[in-house]
Amino acid sequence: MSPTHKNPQTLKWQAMSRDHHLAPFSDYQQLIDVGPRIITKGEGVYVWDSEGNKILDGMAGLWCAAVGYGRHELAEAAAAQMRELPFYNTFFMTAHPPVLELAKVIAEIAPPGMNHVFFTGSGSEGNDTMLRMVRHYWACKGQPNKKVIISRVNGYHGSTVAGASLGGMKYMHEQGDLPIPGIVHIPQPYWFGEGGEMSPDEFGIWAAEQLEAKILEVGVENVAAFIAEPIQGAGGVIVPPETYWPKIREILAKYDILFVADEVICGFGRTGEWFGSDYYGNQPDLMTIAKGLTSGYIPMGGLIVSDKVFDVIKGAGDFNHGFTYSGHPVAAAVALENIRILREEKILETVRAETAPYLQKRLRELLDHPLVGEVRGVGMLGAIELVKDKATRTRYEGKGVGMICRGHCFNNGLIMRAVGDTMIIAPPLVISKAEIDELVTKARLCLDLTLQDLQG
Ligand code: PXG
Repeated sequence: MSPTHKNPQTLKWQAMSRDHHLAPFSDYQQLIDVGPRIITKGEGVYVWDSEGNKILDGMAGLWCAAVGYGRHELAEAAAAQMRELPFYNTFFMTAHPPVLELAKVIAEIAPPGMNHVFFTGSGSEGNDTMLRMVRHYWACKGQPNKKVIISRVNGYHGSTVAGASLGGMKYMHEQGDLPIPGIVHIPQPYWFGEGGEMSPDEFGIWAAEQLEAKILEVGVENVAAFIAEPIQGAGGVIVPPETYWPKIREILAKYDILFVADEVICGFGRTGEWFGSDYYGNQPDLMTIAKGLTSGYIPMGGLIVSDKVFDVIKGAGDFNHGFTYSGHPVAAAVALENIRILREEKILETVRAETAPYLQKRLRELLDHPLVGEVRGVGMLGAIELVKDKATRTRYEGKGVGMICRGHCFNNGLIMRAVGDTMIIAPPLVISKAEIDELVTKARLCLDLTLQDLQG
């Protein structure tokens, strides 16, 4: 942003940022030099910044605002719960109505046989809980050596020590001596970036077979679980080739290990189904949730646990794990109201039947743009690959094309995220067809501006 702000308050807030605020995943010198954009308000699919710019939020906050911004019912639910019982813990043989009602409602929408919920404050804590629970599960079954968790390169599972270790982001592992022992990674099913000469279907099989190879390398007697996002979100909206999940299911059926679906992004309607696992017909033993659970209005995450796992751990004494805010009553009340809105307004049905097919069709029209090498997506998730040469899938190396495009988007009233040279979107589920038109029109304009920069 230039120093010629219209609003002097922006400069004051940026000074506070410079002097006091440590933002996540940020280069602090860059934040000091440039200053953050200050987002002050949200309504529907739009946010406003402190300069008064109205911006279509193609990322739903950070994959969160499923029902959109400005839903007063959620604010009312929080206020009512704060008046009634703002906090009580769920330790030591206590509970409160909102957490119990929420656990029941989640069991209703979760895949069959997934009837138990452990609540956390975030997705990362959900995955920490998962790691401890699956090791506990195998110990209860008399197989304490089954500890290793297999994850995927470029998967994202959070930023706590376990979350970052489970994730396959090399730049995260480089800080803090990660991954911790007992976590190993296999290649991701990212055909556009890594498929080489293979067809997408061949590559999907190859990527799935890496799971079997890793199980055999580690020894099935040492493997506790495999964790994966149904569609990788932060890694770049990586939709696996059609052969991938069926082959993974085949391998999982062969070996006695647990399957964990990280549904933090795919859950609560993003694919048009309640969970990404439903979309693919996968049957996980555990599912991590967060984000869309409350539409991000208040922090909450959790781990949905199958009867199979619960039946083993329930008779084995204390599970020595939990957080002060596990099942926080205000968060639970907001989540309940959020799920009520998703259900009663038939938001998933609309996504599935109308808006997601429309978004996917309109996004694919961008394929005729010289910069666009692939458009992919499912439901309200989309990715646009920026390339120099479509046929060979060659990138503009070292140009930071994704960040250039992202800058143009912000300056033209659209939030799209860049993961390398992959532009990604995950708008609120309530986005209308007219708003999708606006999103795609703005995206095309920003692709044009990016191409001009590259040619200029
Ligand atoms: N699992 C998945 C699949 C996620 O996407 C987490 C776990 C961790 O959740 P918490 O609530 O602890 O952040 C996430 C979070 C990005 C980005 O750059 C994505 C996330 C977080 C921060 C940035 O797209 N996802």
